[in-house]
Amino acid sequence: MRIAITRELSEAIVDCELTHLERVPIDVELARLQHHQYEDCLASLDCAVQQLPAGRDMPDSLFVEDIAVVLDEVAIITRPGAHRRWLETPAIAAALQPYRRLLRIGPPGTLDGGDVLQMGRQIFVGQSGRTNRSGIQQLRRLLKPFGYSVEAVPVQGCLHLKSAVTQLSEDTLLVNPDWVTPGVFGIHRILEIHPSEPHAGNALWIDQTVIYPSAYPATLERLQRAGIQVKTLDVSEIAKAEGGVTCCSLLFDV
Ligand code: CIR
Repeated sequence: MRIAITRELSEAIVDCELTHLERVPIDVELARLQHHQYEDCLASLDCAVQQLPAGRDMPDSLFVEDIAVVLDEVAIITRPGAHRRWLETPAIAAALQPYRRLLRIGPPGTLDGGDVLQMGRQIFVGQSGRTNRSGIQQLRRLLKPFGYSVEAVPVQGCLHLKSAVTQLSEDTLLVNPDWVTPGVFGIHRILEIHPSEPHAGNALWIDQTVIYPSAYPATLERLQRAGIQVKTLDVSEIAKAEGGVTCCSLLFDV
């Protein structure tokens, strides 16, 4: 069975962290509707959705991806790079506890799950404004006993590594080459985003399907031409909080 942990969207989202975007009004009701449609989409792909309640004073708590890295053998509870987000970790740790042994990133390390791209036993970690050298070193040390290699990847101009690159299938990556160098990922097939859509690099791959924002039609066409099966979603309000489709769930098999 595949579990998808999500977290309710709180009205506090209007006070979310923002790094590369200007603050613009968020329609909270519409954002909630889009978040529910996202959860319904996960359910339609056979994920058992477990929605956690929103946390008090946690505007970004729906972005659960940043708070943990869940692998088959273990889950790493992160120490997010935005200190206001440290409050989010206890509820995620409690939700993962029944399923995985938990390990943690500690000070002075910081690491956001949005910076972590797992491809089999290879784990790429973005050197972003949120994830520091100690966070990457700790992740490497924690995962070595399980046979994972951890490689640091420079990113520029975006929030997280997965703002710039995500997986579309076993051997295909969707990449914004302005934000990350495609060559660092080795032999995998690379599909570039359309240059008019810089934020189009965040797609959520689940089995044979990719969940993808409807806001990027030119890149969507590239995905479809490449034979990728896509389910599109309108996540425009969530995008105003600098969130994409990967960041609203933690997916793992049990
Ligand atoms: C933040 O800046 O932390 C949130 N407003 C957005 C986090 C998005 N997370 C992700 O892409 N993994």
